[in-house]
Amino acid sequence: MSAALASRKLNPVPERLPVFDVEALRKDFPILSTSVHGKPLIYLDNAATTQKPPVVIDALRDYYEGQNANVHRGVHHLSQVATDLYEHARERMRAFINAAVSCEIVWTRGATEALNLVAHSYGRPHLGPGDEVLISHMEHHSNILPWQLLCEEKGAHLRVIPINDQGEIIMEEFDRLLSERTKIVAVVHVSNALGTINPVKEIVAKAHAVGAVVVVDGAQSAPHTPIDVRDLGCDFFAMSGHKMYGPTGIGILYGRADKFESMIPYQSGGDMILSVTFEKTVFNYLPHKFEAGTPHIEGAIALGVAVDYLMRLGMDRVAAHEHELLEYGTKVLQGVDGLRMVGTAREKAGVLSFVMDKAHPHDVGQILDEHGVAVRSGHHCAQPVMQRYGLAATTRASLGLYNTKADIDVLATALEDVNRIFS
Ligand code: 7TS
Repeated sequence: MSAALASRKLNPVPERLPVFDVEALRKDFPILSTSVHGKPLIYLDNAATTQKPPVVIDALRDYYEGQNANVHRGVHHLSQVATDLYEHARERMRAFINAAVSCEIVWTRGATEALNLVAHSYGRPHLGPGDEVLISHMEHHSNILPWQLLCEEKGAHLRVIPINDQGEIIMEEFDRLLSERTKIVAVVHVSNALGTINPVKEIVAKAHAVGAVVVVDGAQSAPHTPIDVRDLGCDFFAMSGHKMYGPTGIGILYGRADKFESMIPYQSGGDMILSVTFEKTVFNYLPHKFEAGTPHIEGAIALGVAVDYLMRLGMDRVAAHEHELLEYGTKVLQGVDGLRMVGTAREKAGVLSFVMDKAHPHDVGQILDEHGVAVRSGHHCAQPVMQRYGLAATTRASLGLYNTKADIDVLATALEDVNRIFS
């Protein structure tokens, strides 16, 4: 084994950098120095996906150049190397979210597959006619549809916790909806459309008191704030690697071991069994029983490297940096004529969603693009929350760890141009 590989394999949890220096870390993202339509790229679409540092890209390349083999199969050297790296990355994900043991980490394609896994493997056997699943009004479609389809199939009811005008869950309504009929509470930690940070710990405590399990959609929280699943107390937590500076097509489902143990896999095939005869199959141990087929090996390894990168920066410092930008951005955008923020919760992460009096969100997005500013315009795969505000779409600037106040200033200047064009 090469020295480089040995050192990566045995990497301890990385040490924090002495300081969080945004100008220095921007150099880790060469794409941020490129131009769009002749203007420097200002990347403010981090809720859709984040850019990748070279260490992550190198990990993908290193895998194919020197480590490529299938995992958990061969006794040959390469297969063992690949398996070690793959399982090492799992352990790193465990540390990142402070799960108790690494078998509570199941690799999935992303948050969407993670939520579907819970719906199929936990929800289907546990829901019956008259049972209830509680979700909030601000869920992404990935945390609505699996429950809606399951409730239809089982004769169960999908109940929706209302939100207020600021975009906060109305906790009194949650208390009112919660009952012994509630079997599952599935809530987003940070809303992709509004930026609201939900009081997940309180929701978990209340849901557990009536015997419900809690599924947290962490797609937008894990990249931006420290996560401690044991402190939150949730039963399941879903994440997408590509939103946290890792590759696409990989993510995780965290599940408490006792829950995972009791569940039946919903995908079956290779690698998830201990023995198969035509009469009977014995499933593999956790977490492998939920990982049918050849997994996204290089994606898992590279996500582990992305998490190393984040741990070196320190998620507390990432959160503080983005919070400062959010406060600055909120102030600056409120100064833009005819702009109205959508989502003004007291507890917010780095999402600036807004509409403008004079221009449709798609036109806003188009003009911003001409200024080199990448944002998303649309319903953000959260149509019910758009309906809540009587909107079809918003324009959304979403922050990442490499953004700066200068990025916000360019955004504001481009928005003034929108006003000029539509005046
Ligand atoms: N949950 C939330 C809260 C999300 O924001 C997203 C993706 C998902 C689940 C699904 O993640 P996936 O990686 O499985 O697709 N959100 C967005 C967005 O806001 N813009 O593009 C994708």
